[in-house]
Amino acid sequence: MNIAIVGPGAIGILFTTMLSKAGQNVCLLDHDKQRVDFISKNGITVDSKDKTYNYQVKITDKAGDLQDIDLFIICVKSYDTKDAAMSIKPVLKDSSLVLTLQNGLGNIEIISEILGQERVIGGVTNQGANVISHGKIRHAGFGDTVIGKTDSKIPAYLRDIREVFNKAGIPTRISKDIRALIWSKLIINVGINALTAITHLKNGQLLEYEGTRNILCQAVSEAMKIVKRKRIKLIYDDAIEKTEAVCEATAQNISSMLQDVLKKRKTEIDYINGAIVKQGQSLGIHTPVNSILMDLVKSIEASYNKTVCDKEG
Ligand code: KPL
Repeated sequence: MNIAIVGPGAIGILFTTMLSKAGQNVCLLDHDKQRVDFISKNGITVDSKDKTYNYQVKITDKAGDLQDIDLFIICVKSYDTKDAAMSIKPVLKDSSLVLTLQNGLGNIEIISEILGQERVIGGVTNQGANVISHGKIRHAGFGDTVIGKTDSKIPAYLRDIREVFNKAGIPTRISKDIRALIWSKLIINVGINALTAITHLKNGQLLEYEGTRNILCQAVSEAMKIVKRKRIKLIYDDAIEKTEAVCEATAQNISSMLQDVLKKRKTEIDYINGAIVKQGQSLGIHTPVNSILMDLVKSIEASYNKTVCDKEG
C-alpha cells in the first residue's frame, strides 16, 4: 500500500517506521526542511521496551512529492488539521483514503468538509510515543488502534487497512460507531492530558497521588454527563476505570499535552477539555473542573516566554 503520513509528531513517526519496516511504501510529510534533511540522512531511531533500532524512512517537505497515494494518515495537532487537509488536496487521486489518528473533537468534520466525507476514515490510537529529539522517539505504550467510518459501513478497504496495520505490529480493529470511538478516546484525554501538562507527571504517576486521582475522576465524570445527555455509547463500561487503566498501560508515557508544554508549544486544550466546556455550555451542563483545567493550561501557554522572575514580578 502507498501510504503518506502527514505530521512528524511522535505518532506520525512511529507509524511511519512500523509500516515501513513491515514493507509498506510509506512517506512522511513534514513542513520543517531542516528536520527532513536530518531524518533523510540519519533515519529514525526508536527506543522501544527492550530494544533500540534505527530505520531509514522516506520523508519530504513537499506535498507535491506524494503521488499515487492510497492512504493518507493525518497525525498533525488538531489546530493544524485544516492546513494539513488543504496541503494534500491537490495530490489526492479519486480512490485516495484519508485516516485521521488525531486527538480531540472536530477533526473528521474539518477533513470531510475539505476533502469529501466519502474518503474519510476516523481512528484513534492508544499507542504511546514521545519525541526525544529530531528523528528519535520512545515507543512507551502499546495500546490498540481502532478505525471506522462515519456511516457505520465496513468497506473492504477498512479490512485491508486493518490487515496492513496488524501485520506491522500495530494491533488494530474496526468499529461501526466512529462517534463512540472518538468520544471514548476524548474522555481518556480529558482525564489525563491537561492534568499531566499542569503537574508535569507521567501518565502512570497521576494514580500515585490522591489529588491528581481525584481531579482525574471529576474531569471524567463531568465529561460523562455530556456523553449521557448526547446518548453516546462508549466502547467501555466504566470511564474512570478505563482512564486509570490507560494511565497504567502508558505509565511511562509523557502525554502529548505535557510534551507540548515542555517544548513551549501550543496545546490541543481547546479540542479536549475545552471541547467539553463548550459542549457543556450548549447543553446547560456545568463543567467547572474542565473549565479550570482549560484555564490553567491556557495560562501556562500564555506565560511560556516569561522567566520565573517575570512571573514572580
Ligand atoms: O493519547 C494520549 C496522549 O498523550 O495524547 C494518551 C492516551 C494519554 C497517552 O499518553
